Amino acid sequence: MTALRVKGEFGTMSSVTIEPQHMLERILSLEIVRVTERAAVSAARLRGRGNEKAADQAAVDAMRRELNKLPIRGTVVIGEGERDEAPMLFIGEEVGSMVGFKVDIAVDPLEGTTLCAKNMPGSIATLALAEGGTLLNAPDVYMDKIAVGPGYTRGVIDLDAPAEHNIASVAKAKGVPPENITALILDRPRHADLIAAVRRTGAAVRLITDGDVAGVIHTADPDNTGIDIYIGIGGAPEGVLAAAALRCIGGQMQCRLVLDTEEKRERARRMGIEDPRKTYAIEDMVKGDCLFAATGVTNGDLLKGVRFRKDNVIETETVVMRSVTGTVRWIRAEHRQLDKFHLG
Ligand code: VTB
Repeated sequence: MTALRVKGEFGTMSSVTIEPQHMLERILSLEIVRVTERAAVSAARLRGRGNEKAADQAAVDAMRRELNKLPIRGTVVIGEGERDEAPMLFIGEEVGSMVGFKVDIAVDPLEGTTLCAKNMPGSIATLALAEGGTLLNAPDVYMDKIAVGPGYTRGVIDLDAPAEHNIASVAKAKGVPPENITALILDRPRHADLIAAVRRTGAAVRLITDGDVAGVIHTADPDNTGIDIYIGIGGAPEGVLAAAALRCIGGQMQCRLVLDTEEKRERARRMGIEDPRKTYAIEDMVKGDCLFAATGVTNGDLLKGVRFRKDNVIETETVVMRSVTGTVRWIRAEHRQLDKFHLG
C-alpha cells in the first residue's frame, strides 16, 4: 500500500505529498463517479421509449440528488439551461452539501437525449468539476469547434483556416497521407460544405447524429477510435465539457461561440463574455485543474451502456479523469444494493 504524506489538517505520514485541496479532489474523483452512474442508470431505464424529455428528467433528478450529497459548495455553470427555463441544475444553481471547497460544475446529465430515446449508441451521463470561478460560463448557444488529441505540436489546428489546411496539417504532423486521416463531424445540413471539403482532401469523414462530447474525446485515442480530428458546430455546453476531458488527457481545442444575433450577444454579455468573437483554447474554457466523469447510458465506442441483469445486478461503465495527474480510470461497477438508484 502506498503511504501518503498529507500536508495541513490531514496530518503527516511518509512518502507522496498531497496538498489538502488535492486530497479533496482525490476523494471527489470517486464521488463524482457515483453521480454520473446514478444519472446513467435512471436514464437507461427509459432507453428506447421515444421520450427524450422523460429520460433527460430522470437523469437530471438523479444527478442533482447525488450532487447534493457531495462535500462541496458547488455552482452549476453549465447546466440544463438558464434559470427561467430549467427548474433543476440551471445555470447558477448551488449544489452540494454546502461545506467544503467552492467548485464550478458543468453537467450534461444525459448527453445525447435522442440517442437514449431511440436506444442508439453513444448517450452518456457526464459532468466536470473544477475550482470555483475557473470554468467558462457559456450560454446555451452553438459553438464552432476543432479538436485533436495529445502528441501534436501547438498550433497544428486553426479554427480560422479552411478544413483542407487542418487536414493537411494533422496528416503531416502524424506522418501519414490525408487519406489516412478520419474527421468526426456531426451529421447536420449546416456541415454539408465542411464534409465536402474534408472529403476533397482524401480524408474520411465519420458522421455522428449526436454526442459531440464523446466525439471530441475520441480524438485522444486515435489508434482505438480511428478518429484523428473533430470539426464542426455543436453545443457550447458540450464544448466546455469536452474541454475539461481534454484538459485531463491532453489535446488541443479551439472554439468560438456562435453569437449571431444581438439577443445571443446580450445573453453572453450577461454571463461575462465581452468579446463575442473570442477564440477559446482549452485553458480558456477550463482555467485550472478539473475532474471529468462520464458513464455510458447506451452502448457506445467510448463506454458500454448500463446493463440490467436478470439477477438484479446493474452494471455500469464509467471513465473518470483528473487533470492534476492525468490519470484516467475506467470503472466497471456491479451494483447490488439497488435502492440507491430510487428506481421506484
Ligand atoms: C451537439 C451534440 C448533442 O446537440 O452538441 C448538438 O453533441 C448540437 O445541436 O448531443 P443540434 O442538435 O441543434 O445540432 C446535441 O445533439 C444534443 O444536445
